[in-house]
Amino acid sequence: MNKKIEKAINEQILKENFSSQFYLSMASWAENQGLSGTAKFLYAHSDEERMHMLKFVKFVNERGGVAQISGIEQPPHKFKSLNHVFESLLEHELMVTQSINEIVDICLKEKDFSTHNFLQWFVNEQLEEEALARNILDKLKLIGEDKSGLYMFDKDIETLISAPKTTENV
Ligand code: OFO
Repeated sequence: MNKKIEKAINEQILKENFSSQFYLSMASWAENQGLSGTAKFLYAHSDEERMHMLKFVKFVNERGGVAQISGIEQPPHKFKSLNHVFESLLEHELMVTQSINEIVDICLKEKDFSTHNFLQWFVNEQLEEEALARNILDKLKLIGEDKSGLYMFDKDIETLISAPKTTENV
């Protein structure tokens, strides 16, 4: 496997692992605030990030590279509000998108078209995840300080959980 691409994907594995722990930390915060629907959504989102990480791990190993699992720093665990949670999530996803785009760019420069092809799934996934985070933030803006609106939001957000994925289909 091309060493530059192997290195870039190994760095991405670390980022996906961090995303998973970051959203797990958000889920735990939401659970402690009594926001059980939001917690469920964020636990599922954390699982999804783990699947992203596994997708990269398997890809590197199948291509003759060596996937590396490195330690990650502790994710933030204090949030000022639900808005703060989803603003942090969107900001984090924008960073991940940038990172995926940089790997796509390396693939083009290295003429590795099969990895480029593999990455298109992530390019689309990032579009979906950014749109979802923006949609949630728009809803939260509409709700403002309205407690009954927040109650409904916490019920409704469960409907946004995507179908569970398992390691078998990564
Ligand atoms: Fe939420 O992003 Fe992974 O790839």
